[in-house]
Amino acid sequence: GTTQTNQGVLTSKDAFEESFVRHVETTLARNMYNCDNLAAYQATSNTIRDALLIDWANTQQKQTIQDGKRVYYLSLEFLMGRAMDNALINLNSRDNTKSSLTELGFNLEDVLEQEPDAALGNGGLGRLAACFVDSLSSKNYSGWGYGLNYQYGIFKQKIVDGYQIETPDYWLKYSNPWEIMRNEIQIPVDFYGYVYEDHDPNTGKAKKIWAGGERVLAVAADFPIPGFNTDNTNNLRLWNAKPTNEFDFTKFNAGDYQQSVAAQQRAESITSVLYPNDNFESGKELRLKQQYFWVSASLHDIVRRFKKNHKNNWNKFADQIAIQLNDTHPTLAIVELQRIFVDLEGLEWDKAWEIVTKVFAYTNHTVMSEALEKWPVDLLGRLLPRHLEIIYDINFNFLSDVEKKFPGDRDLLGRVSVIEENHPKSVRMASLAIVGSHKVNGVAELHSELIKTTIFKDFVKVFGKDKFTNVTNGITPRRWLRQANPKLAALIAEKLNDPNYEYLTNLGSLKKLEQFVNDDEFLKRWDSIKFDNKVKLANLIKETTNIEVDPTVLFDVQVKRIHEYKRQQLNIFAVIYRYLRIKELLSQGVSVEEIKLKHYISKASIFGGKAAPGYYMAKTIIHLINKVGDVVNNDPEIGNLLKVVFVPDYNVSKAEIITPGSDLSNHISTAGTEASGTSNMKFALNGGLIIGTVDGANVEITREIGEENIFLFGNLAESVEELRHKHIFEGVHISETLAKVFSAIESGIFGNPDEYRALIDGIRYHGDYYLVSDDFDLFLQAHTKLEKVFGHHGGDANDTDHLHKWVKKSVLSVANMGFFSSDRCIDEYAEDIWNIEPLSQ
Ligand code: 26M
Repeated sequence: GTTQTNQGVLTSKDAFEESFVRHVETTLARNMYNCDNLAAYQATSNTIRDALLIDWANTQQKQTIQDGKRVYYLSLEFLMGRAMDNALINLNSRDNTKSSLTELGFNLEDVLEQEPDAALGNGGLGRLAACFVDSLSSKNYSGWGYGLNYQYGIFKQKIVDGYQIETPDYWLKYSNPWEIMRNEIQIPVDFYGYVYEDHDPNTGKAKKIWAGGERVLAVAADFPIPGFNTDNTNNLRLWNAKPTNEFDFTKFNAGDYQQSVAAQQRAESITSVLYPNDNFESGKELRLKQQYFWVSASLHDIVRRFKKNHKNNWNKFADQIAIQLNDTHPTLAIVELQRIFVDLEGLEWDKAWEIVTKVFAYTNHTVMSEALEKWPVDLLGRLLPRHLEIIYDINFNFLSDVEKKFPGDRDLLGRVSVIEENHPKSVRMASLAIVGSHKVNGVAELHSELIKTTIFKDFVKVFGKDKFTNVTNGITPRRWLRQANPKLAALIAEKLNDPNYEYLTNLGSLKKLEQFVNDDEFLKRWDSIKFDNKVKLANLIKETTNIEVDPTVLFDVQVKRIHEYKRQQLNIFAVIYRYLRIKELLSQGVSVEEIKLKHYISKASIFGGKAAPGYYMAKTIIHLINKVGDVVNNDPEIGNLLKVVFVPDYNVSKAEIITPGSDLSNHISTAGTEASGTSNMKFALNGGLIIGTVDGANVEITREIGEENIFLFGNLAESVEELRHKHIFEGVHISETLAKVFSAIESGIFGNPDEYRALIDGIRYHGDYYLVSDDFDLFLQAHTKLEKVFGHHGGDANDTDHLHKWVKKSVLSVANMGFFSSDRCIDEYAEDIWNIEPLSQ
């Protein structure tokens, strides 16, 4: 064939250097004497990109020829982080690139630092999508991602006077070497307008025409996704909104040229910014426009590709195509495909609907009612008049079936209806997603059980339980072990006798580490890698906050989006309690040394995470953490006994430093509220221990690694309802310890207590919805217990007590985390939901 196979730049220094120089001189129009780290990053990434494009073109050709089933993963968020190190690892070109750069006078690590994060997501849901595309490629599946190419990703967080300040993330300041603009792939997407009925001139049948609206173009930008140790390179297609050349001639003729150009310009606003909400629905029109723009472009692209190979052979559609909906954000895809089939391709309604429901499957990521999407009927009907009609028709057919199955049950009809008859009358996207899909899954066992008995209970009754399933989340070990923690990954490769790191695509083999748990030399090496990673984290903390933390103390970390249900307030209250007790002991004349021996080991409490800009309570929590830090860190009596750090602007690349550097991480959501959590998996895979509630994937992590290797505490999900009731009818009981914390806050030592009024009163007087009061003392007790296990080793590499207790648990955790690879997770989706198999290579 004509395809290139010469990937010399990946393996030969000469080829790399030649390409590097060529890119400096041509792509960048600079010269080697004027080449800084940024230019070196650009020249390197362009060199790697060239190689990537060859694999990518070969893969697409192979996939087209094999013509098997393909999965499309529709997600409004792909929280990719940086691409270069990942590409070097997956293409097995890291060593060659590193030594080539050294010869050219650059340091790979510094060059990697130049890349801005692709931060096109909020948190867990977006990062999950990024792990999934990595696994699809690495496991040789044919699978594309579809999303939006936001010009502004999640905002950058600054901390000023202890407050979160949001600044825009204009990540495309320099051109993005990882994106391939496909200016020839342009798909028109329409909004607004009206619907009328016409007759098909050939068949005489009535048909609906949607006309007269506003048109925007979707232009494709493609991101190649390389697999690890395979040539398979899938595609992530992100859409840009662009104006059409079609012009508003009424305005133009009225002499308003400026106005009509300005209106066109507004098209671009559709893909300008990611909505920064996590687990919260805001109901904005522009968000609905984003959703339809993305869904419509993606569906037309998918249908066009199908027709190229299979013409109008619609019977084959569901054998060729599976579409996974990442939460309800892409639910309109169901309606759009039905519209394409019925209005544009002339299929009978029932035939079309049969295909549609075979194609789609829906993943739910939350049980929290404030996050469930609902769109007011009049908003949706104005923006998408034909789609609203189709939704009504889908609902009518569905309710007729329900009525047949459960005659006379009006209440049931009302509860499962896609339309909520309320003020405002609205469309329930989760209901629509369930009705239009053949499978619905939760993201951890507990969560998948909970949705069946709470929010989707009536749908289980209507469709039967087999439609509802579980696929426990996973994370990619390429980024979250090999890339984030190269030293640990290398030690594991050595011990498993696996120089090519094959365990990274077969994570179950970590189990073999168990044979070394009684080998002191091994435990020491393991522990010293953790120490090195803690030094790296301490450096990051120093650079970003100017706080000095002693790397020998316990690093106690909680990094994730700030949310009441995730209970960072529980954590900071416990830190305040600890500070107060230390002060009390000091005032009684107990020495710091004695405190360390008898009461509290030294530790640093490390926080990080963004609050949604409109989420007052989350911002209050951030402020309290920072103010507590100011007091504790500047108290000369305390020294390294306690430090409190808030790392600003937590993101994927910071997570790659923070995760390997933690001894202990907090996953302490109110039981039943965290669908899964995925950072719990990242920490455990990096040898950190977990303090957590019996929630989300913590349950399965415990099952895999053993309950002696995790510190669980707190009330169980099954008690939550009753406790909430008790709070409301009998009042909230504030324990002595928590009362001390509240009075310290109210004394003003952390600044104006009015600023924390809502936080404290929410617990004391307004029902303590997240059960902070119920779990506070249990949390303190769990700490007492775990700190005994950690001990007082103070960096002493020969502290065998620490080695035999803590480090042993660390090894046993890692050895049993194989289940949480996103490869396993993708295999389960492939087998149980998509019905696809890996490509033969
Ligand atoms: C909704 C409406 C408008 C704007 C934004 C949203 C929205 C954005 C992100 C709603 C929810 C979003 O993400 C939710 C999320 O990240 N859920 C997390 O998903 C993870 C992967 O399954 C789980 O591990 C977490 O437990 C779950 O909280």
